[in-house]
Amino acid sequence: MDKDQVAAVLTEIGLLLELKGENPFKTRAYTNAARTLESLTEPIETLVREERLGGLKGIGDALQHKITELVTTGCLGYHQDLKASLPPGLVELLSVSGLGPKKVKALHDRLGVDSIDSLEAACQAGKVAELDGFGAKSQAKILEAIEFKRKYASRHLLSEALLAAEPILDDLRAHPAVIRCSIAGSLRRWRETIGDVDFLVSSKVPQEVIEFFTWRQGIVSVLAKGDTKASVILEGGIQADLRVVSDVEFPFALAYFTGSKEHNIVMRQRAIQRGLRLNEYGLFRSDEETRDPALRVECQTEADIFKTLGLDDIPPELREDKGEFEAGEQHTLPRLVEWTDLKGSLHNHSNWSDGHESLEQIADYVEELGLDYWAITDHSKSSFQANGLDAARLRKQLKEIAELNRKLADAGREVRLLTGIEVDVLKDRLDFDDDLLAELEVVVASLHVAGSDEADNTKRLLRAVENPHVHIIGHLTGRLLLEREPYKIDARAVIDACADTGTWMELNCNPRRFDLDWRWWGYAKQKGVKCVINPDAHRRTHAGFLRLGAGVARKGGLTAKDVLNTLPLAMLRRQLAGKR
Ligand code: DGT
Ligand code: CA
Ligand code: CA
Ligand code: ZN
Repeated sequence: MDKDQVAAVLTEIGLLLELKGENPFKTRAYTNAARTLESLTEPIETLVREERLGGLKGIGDALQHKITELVTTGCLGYHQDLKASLPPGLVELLSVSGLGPKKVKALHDRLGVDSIDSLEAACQAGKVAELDGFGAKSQAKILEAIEFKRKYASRHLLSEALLAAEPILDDLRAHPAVIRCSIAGSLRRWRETIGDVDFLVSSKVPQEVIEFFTWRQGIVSVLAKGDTKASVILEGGIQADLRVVSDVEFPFALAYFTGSKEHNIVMRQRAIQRGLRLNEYGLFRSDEETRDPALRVECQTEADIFKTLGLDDIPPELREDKGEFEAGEQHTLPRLVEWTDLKGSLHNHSNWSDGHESLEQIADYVEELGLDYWAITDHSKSSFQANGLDAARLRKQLKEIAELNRKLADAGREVRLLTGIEVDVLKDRLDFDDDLLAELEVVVASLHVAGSDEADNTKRLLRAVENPHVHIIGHLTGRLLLEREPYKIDARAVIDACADTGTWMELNCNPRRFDLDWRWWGYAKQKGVKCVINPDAHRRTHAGFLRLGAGVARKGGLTAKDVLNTLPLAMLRRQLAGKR
């Protein structure tokens, strides 16, 4: 355990004692000791090893023993027993913003509140407002805090985290006290869901940055605020952590707080193998833990750290300890696809089924976004809830698209719509016959209603893969992140079949889907399966998903060559025709 972790345990002990109604001197001893440890400038292990804890302000014999136990075993019996002696719901109540131990104790003693649910019920019944020291205002605040807690207890979609984080990053970047700044953590690694958002800043005046961050608009509450770090809740319920370091430390802190944990562990081992020590403060010429500036290896950027450890610059998206070290050593890291490489999309809807815009409006916005082509793949007739097209309407749509493309050409405009369908994969067949599919430029086949049997679901998909008219398998697993589990299917078998038949796979970049998952793309690529990054756009704003999808493709290790919608229209058309 490091000093911050030990301090956190001591702080919690202080709270628990207060909750029990222990004498204030005893509880304060723990909180004071925690403060002392937080401001330590040398590693706590060293103090423990050299038995120097007793020399610190406010740390007597009893605390010395407890801290030693924590540092050496990672756990403290006294803490565990204390926790066990209180109703578990009571401890959880402390995590409701605005509720300290005194208030929790009052609520418990006077209203029998012993969990978040019972607190909510008491508030809703108006009982909390009647207690001395609470009142109607604080009752309303508690209800609000409970709602927030429920929201941020879960993870968040990448898209939501990004939307909350990017304006803050822009503001930090513009602040005069900020030297360098970046997003770190899972958001920088482009994970599909985000626990909390991490910001890192370098500055000579950390307090100014902390003040700015915690007072910024769009921050709903401040969970913690120290000299060099703060945690807040953003609008929408997402937690954000900020750390401020010196500019010399910035690249090391950025690498550390970008993670992942698994990646960091290997990085640290590589440092040790070279007689160095790596931590959030630096890379040091030392064979034991240190943060002595005199021993720091000079690195301006993360790339310098990687280089010192015998590696090419590893992009954040790949830092999951899933093969990046081998590739970084052997100079075989892929040149990852960029969002701006994408030239269009092959899976989108119009107001002919459940999309919002007309064909003309779509052509206009695709052109405005600087893209070249957009396939209209509305739903097929079995998706009646989505106003799926039958053969007659589809043929009518083909004519309208041809006419629109002619008009665009006559006006000297380059954007084109492609004809297509998102054909339902039904139990024993596709929703349209082959001769109709053969008339379309792009056929996406998607499973929308899966059964509970893996073999059966897989068989249905394999039939779609083997149909020579199908170009692309849409959102293979049907998952909805944080909402619905993937269908039971043998993804490997489907990928293998796509490889055998030259069928492409979609990376559906609707942020609720990101399907196929990034973890599969290394395998698909190795089998030679091509990817199409599709926003599955139902309205104009969904075109923005392309950027998110490119990030997920990067995370999957894909290059522009692996992604077919990086091709210009003429080449793409050849691929589409050649598939058949
Ligand atoms: P999240 O927030 O759950 O989506 O995932 P992360 O990766 O953003 O995790 P977070 O916010 O807890 O910490 C940010 C980074 O800090 C993490 O990716 C790696 C680093 N880190 C945090 N705790 C540890 C640790 O105990 N050991 C190591 N090696 N690295 C850590
Ligand atoms: Ca995080
Ligand atoms: Ca964090
Ligand atoms: Zn679909």
